Amino acid sequence: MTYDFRKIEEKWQEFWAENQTFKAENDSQKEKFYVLDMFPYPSGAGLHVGHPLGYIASDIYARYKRHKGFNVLHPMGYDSFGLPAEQYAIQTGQHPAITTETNINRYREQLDKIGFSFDWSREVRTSDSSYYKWTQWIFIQLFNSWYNKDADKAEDISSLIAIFEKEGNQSVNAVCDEDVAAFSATDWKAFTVKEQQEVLLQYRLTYLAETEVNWCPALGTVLANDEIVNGVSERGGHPVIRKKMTQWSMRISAYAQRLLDDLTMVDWPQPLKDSQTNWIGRSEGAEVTFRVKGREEVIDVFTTRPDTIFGVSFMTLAPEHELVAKITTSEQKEEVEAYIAATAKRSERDRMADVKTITGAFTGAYAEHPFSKEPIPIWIGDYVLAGYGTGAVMSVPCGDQRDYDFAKHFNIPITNIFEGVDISEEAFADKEKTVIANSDFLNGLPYKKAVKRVIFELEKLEQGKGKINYRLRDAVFSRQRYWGEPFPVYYVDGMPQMISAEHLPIVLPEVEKYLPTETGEPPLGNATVWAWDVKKSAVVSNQLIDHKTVFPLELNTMPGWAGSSYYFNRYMNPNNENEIFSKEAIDYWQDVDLYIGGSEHATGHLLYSRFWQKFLFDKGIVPKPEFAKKLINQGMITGTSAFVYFVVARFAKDKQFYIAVSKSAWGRVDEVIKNWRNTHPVNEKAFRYSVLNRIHSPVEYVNSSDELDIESFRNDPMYSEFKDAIFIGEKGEVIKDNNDTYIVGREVEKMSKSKYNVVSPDSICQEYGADSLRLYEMFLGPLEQSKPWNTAGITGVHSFLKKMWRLFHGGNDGAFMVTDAAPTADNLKTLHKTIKKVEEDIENFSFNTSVATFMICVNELAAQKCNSREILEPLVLLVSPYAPHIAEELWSKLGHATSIATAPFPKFEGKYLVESSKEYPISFNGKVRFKIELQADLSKEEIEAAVMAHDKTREQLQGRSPKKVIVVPGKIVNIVG
Ligand code: ANZ
Repeated sequence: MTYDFRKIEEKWQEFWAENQTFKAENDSQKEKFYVLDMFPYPSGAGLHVGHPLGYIASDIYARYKRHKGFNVLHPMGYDSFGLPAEQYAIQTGQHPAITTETNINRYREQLDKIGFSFDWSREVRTSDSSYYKWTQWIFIQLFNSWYNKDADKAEDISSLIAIFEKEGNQSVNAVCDEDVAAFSATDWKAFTVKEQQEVLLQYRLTYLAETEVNWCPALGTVLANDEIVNGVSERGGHPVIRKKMTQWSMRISAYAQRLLDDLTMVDWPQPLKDSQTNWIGRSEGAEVTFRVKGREEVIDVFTTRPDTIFGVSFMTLAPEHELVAKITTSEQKEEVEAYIAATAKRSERDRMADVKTITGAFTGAYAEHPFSKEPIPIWIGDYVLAGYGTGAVMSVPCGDQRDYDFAKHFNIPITNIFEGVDISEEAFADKEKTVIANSDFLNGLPYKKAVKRVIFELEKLEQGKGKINYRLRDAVFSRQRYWGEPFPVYYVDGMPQMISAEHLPIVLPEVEKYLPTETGEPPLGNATVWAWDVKKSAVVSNQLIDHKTVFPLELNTMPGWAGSSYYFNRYMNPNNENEIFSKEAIDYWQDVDLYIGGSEHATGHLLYSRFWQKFLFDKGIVPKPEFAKKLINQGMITGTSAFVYFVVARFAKDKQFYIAVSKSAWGRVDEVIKNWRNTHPVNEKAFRYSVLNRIHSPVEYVNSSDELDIESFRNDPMYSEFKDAIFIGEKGEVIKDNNDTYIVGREVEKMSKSKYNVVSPDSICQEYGADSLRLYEMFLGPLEQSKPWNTAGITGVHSFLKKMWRLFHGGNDGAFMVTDAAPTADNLKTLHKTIKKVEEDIENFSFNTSVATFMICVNELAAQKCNSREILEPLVLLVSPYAPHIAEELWSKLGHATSIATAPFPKFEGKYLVESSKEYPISFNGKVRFKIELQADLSKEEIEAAVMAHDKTREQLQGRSPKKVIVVPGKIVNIVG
């Protein structure tokens, strides 16, 4: 019987689906193990072979853990809100829900063909209202919470209100807006309801505030920092500008220190931890208050170098700083305003990245040095970022390169305070240099002491204090998009009100157009039934809005990261309609044991998820402050692009055509073209050709020997210019009647639709089977590394599977042939060294080396002609996590009525690896006559006795007594005489 993988794979995929083989129970006596993949955004292009790499690895681990007796949770779902479906909707009018559904169905079909052990009964889709009901619910929890710094955790807003009622806000130690005004309990009680709500918004963990945002006019939406790459939108590459807008924000900054500290709790890749650490960007320093000469206002600056305070030569405010308008003198007004207008066009990224272009303007105002009381000119400059620190700096040209460049550019006099440093040559003072400020308290102090001393002196003046600053900004949570979660929010008198949780979900309304409205409102501004009736507790027509009982609903939607920041918890109990998950479910599953996904999510998804997890932890909703114990970033699979080289030849006035030249002929293209002309009548005068053109050929048209299927290429409408092209083959002659072939050029590039190098898993499954695909993806190399795909290589693992199949099938008819014969010592040795290696490999996530081990094992057993059930049955179990279909088939042929999925993993026994016997060549007078097998641990004398007693020895000696018997234990026996 041959290995009919198509039939086998279909059979078992159906079996698993029908029997719900991988359904995980929440009330199991077994120990839990939770294996999670980053769920995909279902894009229109479907999966290519790069996508399942991580899924295959996690599936192997999940299956292995089931064999090891764990109750494994291995779910899958879809991150199904997002921009592509919305943009498609804008272009075609197709509802994003329909596009999303179609794409999901295609993904599901593709995933099913690979034989994953997902528990599909737990599937979630972030765009389903039954799911986003809980996204809205979490939003409400955040709104109703504040961060108590004394307790170092989030608390219910009611505890804050209780404090306000009792004693005002003076002693409250909270993470809140910078500019909260002080008030007493009496003040609080005297506030109107609206005033009270305004105050509370300054403390809530999600709050509405006017913020500087990255506005992308082309996309008509705000973007998060991690959605901008090199100053343009990650999607589409559109320009991004800074703009002030009223937006929902998440007070993630409250968690900055805990997000840093708790990185020690998780086993995540160090580069990922490093990028989170940098993103959070903790710096220690001081906040210093400078008075503005002749005015009430003060300027607060954040500095990491308070020791350099005597080197302050000027101050620089961000152009957006709120004081700018107030302090600018009338003479400088025009210049300052022009500068502000010019700089608004630059994104924050550009401003940070561009250190060469120095721009700025003088405000005409002066600050006062806290100690010397000398006047300091106040400038604005866009190298100072509005959103960092206080948006203002004390500029120290002798200590900071940018300040130095700025001073030089604008001819601002520089004060040098570092001993022995000539700042005309060397702008940077290193930290160890001694300060020689003309000050009685600072002179001659080394760096660290100087820092402390300045802070101490500033505190005395009440003009400064030590301060820890984080680069991590609060996260803007509003998007001007249609295809996202609606907020459970309506507005009364301009103040946001939460819809109470029992009325959730608030379902995304229908709209006619998915674009922003003509008045610039987000797409939900097009909805006609989008008002909240507080009496009916229902969404009603906008026409009913009376601001008494019917109010307008929020028009923004939530960002892409909302739904993905807790899905791992929802999988624990995804169909629960009454709670985000039951207590039993969360108590049992706790957290993710193994999370596998791409490294591109380091500072987006993985930071936001940690933040929400900590918040839910503070509220006692989840038991762990970190959601994933171990995380692995799988490497990228790159594609091998194929190129057709060609010249465009012009041989008469308006006539041109293409000559494609095969790879080796391309090296001598001029000669090849010349030869071709010699054999073809062309107008020599008119003949011209351009050299060095190449075009991607779809990889489907190229076989494993790099030969191009010329006919398919010619007939592809994409390549209509090549319809009548001339193809010159390897030999340098025009290809006719298959006398030569066209060899394409190859190059490794990112696998992508645009490079025509995408290989679909479907065609691989069709041609070689899912088990081959799974083995091959793992065989490509270490999981974390990026590696090129080469379909040709799959034949190796495919033949291995056939060979393994043949181990179980023998005779002329190839019938199933496994016997109950006792295994030989060699059989056992081969098996047990394989068990040992495979187990170690899986535990270390070294899946590529296990595949190699299987190959060795099967080769050895084949050579040993092993048919023993005692060997082959454990082998099937070992292979099962990797190639589950063939394993199930052989398992059932071995007589098992139930799935192999939970059968116990074979146990390694070291004793079989110890050499138990030894084969001795027996020589007579130096000539080997025969071999005999002896126990390995015999002594010299015992060996001699055993050899002498052997029948064959007696036969050789024919009654003679040897003169001498030489025994070399473990090697040879020589009988002399
Ligand atoms: C005076 C000084 C002297 C500084 C010196 C540096 C060296 P990190 O480590 O990133 O926190 N700074 C503060 N706020 C800023 C803003 N909004 N935009 C741009 N720069 C800003 O660096 C903090 C330092 O960056 C601060 O310390 C400040 O310059 C500058 F020899 O103050 B320093």
